[in-house]
Amino acid sequence: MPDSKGVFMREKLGEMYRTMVRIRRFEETAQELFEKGGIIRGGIHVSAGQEACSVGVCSALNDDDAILTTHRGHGHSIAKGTRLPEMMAELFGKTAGLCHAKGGSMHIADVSKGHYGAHSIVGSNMPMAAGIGLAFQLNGRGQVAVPFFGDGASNQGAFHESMNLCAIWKLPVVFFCENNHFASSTRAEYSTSVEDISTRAQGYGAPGVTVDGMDVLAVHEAVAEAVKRARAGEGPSLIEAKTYRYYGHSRLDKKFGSYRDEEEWNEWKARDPLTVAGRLFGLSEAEAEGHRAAVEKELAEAVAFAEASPEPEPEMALEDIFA
Ligand SMILES: Cc1ncc(C[n+]2csc(CCOP(=O)(O)OP(=O)(O)O)c2C)c(N)n1
Repeated sequence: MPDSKGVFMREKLGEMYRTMVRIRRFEETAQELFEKGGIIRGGIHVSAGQEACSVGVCSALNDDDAILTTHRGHGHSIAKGTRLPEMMAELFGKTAGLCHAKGGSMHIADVSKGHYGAHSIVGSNMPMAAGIGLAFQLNGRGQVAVPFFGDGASNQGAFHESMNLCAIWKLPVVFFCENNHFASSTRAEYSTSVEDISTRAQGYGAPGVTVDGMDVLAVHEAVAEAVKRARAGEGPSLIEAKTYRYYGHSRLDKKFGSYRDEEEWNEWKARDPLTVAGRLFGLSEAEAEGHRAAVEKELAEAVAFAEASPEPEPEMALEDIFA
């Protein structure tokens, strides 16, 4: 019979696996609804293929640690603990949405879970993370801020200025780069001066490490180490996770554009993060099926909740404004 630590670990790994399934199925469901037309408006950017990053990072954080995400942020939100019904209602543009229909897919925020927003201006979340890091340093409670960003964003001035500021002030910020190899249709090899983005940390006297972004435990371990440093007052780190997005840049884009082919896609798919996690965690097929079934039930409830919520009234546009 496993000891209590063994049982605890098994439950924790099971929850990590379930969260990865939850993210994958939330996004697939959102895509299906988007394609029907008239239900989810605007555009959506899905992160399918990158679930090990979301879950590997957030499983190393406490509830009162902060994340700041991007246009591709559904997975980060779910991994940080945002509830599916309110999130789905936000995508639907309904009153019960997390941000009362003012955010949509690209501007989800859930401060109650330490989620300081999805920011669609590429790179813009990193100076904000530095500001939150400064607040955390001043309040002395040992909290950490994590901005997620892509390979494309690592070429923005905002990344470099934020790394520098966090380094000189030793702010508790863990920069987490999901290198999915593309910024829209531009390959990282074309736009980025280094093969491993983590090496850019050297320019700021901070540790930088590249990890396998398809392996949730590798991501978790690297982040846990960087979080430990940050909490101890040792300043920022840069973690780069090599990963892959399965679909087009947004749902308005095709899965295979002129910029990539099926062969490359198949190579990454062979290391699908859910399959890798199932193997690493030693999950039986029955256990994996149990997680999938539970998630399908959660999703059906989330969609029903979103459908039942009323459309916002025009005067709601005047609520939640500061001036
Ligand atoms: C400052 C700025 N420039 C351009 C865009 C248009 N845009 C949106 S997403 C994107 C690509 C971002 O690539 P990356 O940072 O690698 O993130 P990924 O989409 O791969 O997750 C671009 C160019 C934007 N939103 N903001």
